[in-house]
Amino acid sequence: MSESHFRDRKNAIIDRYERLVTQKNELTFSENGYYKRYRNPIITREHIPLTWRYDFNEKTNPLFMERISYNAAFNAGAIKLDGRYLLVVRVEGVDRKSFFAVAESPNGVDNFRFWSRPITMPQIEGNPDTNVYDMRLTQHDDGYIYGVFCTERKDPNAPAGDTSSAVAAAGIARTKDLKTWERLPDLISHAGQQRNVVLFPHFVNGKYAFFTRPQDGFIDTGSGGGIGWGLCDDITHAEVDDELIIDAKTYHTIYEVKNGMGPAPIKTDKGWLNLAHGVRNTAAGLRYVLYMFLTDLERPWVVTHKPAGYFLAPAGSERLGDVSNVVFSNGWIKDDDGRILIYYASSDTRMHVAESSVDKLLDYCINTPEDEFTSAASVKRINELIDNNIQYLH
Ligand code: M1P
Repeated sequence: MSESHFRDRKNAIIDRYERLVTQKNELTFSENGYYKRYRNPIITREHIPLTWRYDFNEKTNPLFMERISYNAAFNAGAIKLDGRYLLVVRVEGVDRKSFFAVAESPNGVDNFRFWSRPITMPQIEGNPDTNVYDMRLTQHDDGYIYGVFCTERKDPNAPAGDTSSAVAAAGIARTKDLKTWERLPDLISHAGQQRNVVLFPHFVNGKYAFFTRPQDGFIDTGSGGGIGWGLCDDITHAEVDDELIIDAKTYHTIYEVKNGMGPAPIKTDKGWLNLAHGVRNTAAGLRYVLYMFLTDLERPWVVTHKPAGYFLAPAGSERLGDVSNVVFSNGWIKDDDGRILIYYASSDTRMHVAESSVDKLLDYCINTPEDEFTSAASVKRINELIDNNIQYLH
């Protein structure tokens, strides 16, 4: 192969990459007024640095082909640190292994670039992770930033020949800069498995507090009733004895099959804003949407307001991907001016951002009618709205 082939292909790939990572994003119109989506996905597998993909040595890679390829970049935790908007992205290789990598943007909505290397997550001696994903970041009162994530390992009790059964647990690591991580033992709970575990940012009665999601199996939550809440004395040997179900999965709702907390909640003067995902089954498979609820300021485990139905569902091209008909969020940022950036992934494939504010989300949570679980009750609510509106129409 000629020298110019290598050079032309390399230059074309660098050009395309630079165009992608410097592309400006723009807000789109919002029918519901709750938030505005930005037009372009903010992180895709094409954003993964070229040095993680190509061998730049012409002698060993004369065709300038990818040596390591990636399947997706999604389900990112988020934090604003020293004025920088940082996402801890779940990057998934074509080998199906996920790992964490930090992507940084100057404004939170475009120009995301990955740091030069992925995160090297320390392993637990004698019990390495097979796969890690979906990190929730919490800036805690104790001065550390915690990353709580799912660690997946082969089920040691799987019968011979079962090469799929897995066990999910909550991995815990802490850092001050997202560069160096200290790994702590996994969360011990008395549920069979855990995923979607989130650390609350403050001590509660002097203890660390976790939102949990107890589940019987790897996919099915079974008798695990919904989003739980549990306290633990020592984060370096985290164990929750009791899990109180604070938001139960419920028949004929968008969280009928399972639900899970999204990012750590955001504090406001009217309570804690919570973002979660709900899952229901359809003839076309599981459908994942995002929903919200508000919890009491002093008792963050007590739900005070819960709008009916979903807050954000897959729309347009978001509906298609590796696992279609899914939106999932494990990161959001409250900016100093009250702006809230909601980071969400679509169809387990790519990352997006939507913009809202504390005022809008409180208004949404407080003034949207709750689910009363029957069609007749829903029609009653609609008629009440129409009745109230009649006086304004003449
Ligand atoms: O595929 C959709 C999501 O499925 C899981 O979420 P949950 O545990 O609530 O079912 C996770 O694996 C998540 O990463 C994934 O986006």
